[in-house]
Amino acid sequence: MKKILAALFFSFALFSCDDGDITVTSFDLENSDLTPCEIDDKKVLWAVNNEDVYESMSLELDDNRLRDTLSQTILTLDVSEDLEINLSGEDNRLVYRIYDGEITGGEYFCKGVPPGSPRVIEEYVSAGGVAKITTRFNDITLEADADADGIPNGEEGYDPDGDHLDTDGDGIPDYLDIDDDNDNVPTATEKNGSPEDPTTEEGYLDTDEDGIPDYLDPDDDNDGILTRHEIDPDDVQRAIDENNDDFLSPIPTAEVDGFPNYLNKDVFDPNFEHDLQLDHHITRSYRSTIEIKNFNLIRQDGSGEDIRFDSYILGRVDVTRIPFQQFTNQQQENEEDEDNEDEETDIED
Ligand SMILES: [Ca+2]
Ligand SMILES: [Ca+2]
Ligand SMILES: [Ca+2]
Ligand SMILES: [Ca+2]
Repeated sequence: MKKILAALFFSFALFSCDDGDITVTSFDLENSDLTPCEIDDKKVLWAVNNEDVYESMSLELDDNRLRDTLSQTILTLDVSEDLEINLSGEDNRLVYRIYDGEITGGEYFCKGVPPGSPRVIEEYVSAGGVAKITTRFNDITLEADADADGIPNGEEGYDPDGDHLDTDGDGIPDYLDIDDDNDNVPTATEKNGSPEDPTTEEGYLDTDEDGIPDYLDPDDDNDGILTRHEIDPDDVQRAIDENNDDFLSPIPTAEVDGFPNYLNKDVFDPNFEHDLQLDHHITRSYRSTIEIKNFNLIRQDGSGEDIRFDSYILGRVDVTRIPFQQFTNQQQENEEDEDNEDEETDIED
């Protein structure tokens, strides 16, 4: 319990009415993994503690800025701006409760009518204070693999200062790029080969043994024809149509004896010219951290007792596999060209 603003007027010692035993609450709800749910348009974030004492903290929020979300378990996907919500009135409030028995959260906080037992024996409700919600990507540690291509961010030129490596210069940094060399073969499928295939020192497939792993090599077999031009555009189109299964599937049809031309230096014909690019959408993870500033809970029994902190880190909500759209510079240009053409057609009409 940090930064106690005022002396705690509440002793944390409670006398249970039932058996006369002294129950001491630990008030152990800081930095909790919060569980979100939604009820009557309100978001509720709750945490319970059933060690030694049965207690819960729940944050009820009803704020328009939290509504524009993809699913009810997401508070916000805005990683650039923190949200501050004043805790006032019935709509936005923090509630601390102590019960006479074990508390399971979901039934209590996420159903219209809470169960009859356990019984609430003490209740504290916020009087003022601000809930500050800070949301950040939760997949940007050096060990994480944001684009799920099997290579950790740290090995893909992720830079905490924002100067990320973009090998193919397509506008998508390597750590978010499912096709780092823009050859239309996803990194996940070209980073490893069979055990007998040549590899780089780091152990990645290096077909032409030029020291550049295939996943960063735009000409994998070093026959002078870019890999992207050794793949039948129908195969790329099919991968795009199959909506981001991230793999050219089945095996590219431009092949000899089951061996794709782009890995065969003796085959450089046919040579396909096209500017198709794979779908680069991925999914990402987020963490929202909830801090209560000017934390002030008032006991609801009329005694006026309260609990205060100037800052209290209530906890966090993690969400994973949230769709994250990405377009390469080329795809964006194509999109704009199409829009312009549409406009011109409209004008002509
Ligand atoms: Ca990766
Ligand atoms: Ca890139
Ligand atoms: Ca590639
Ligand atoms: Ca080639």
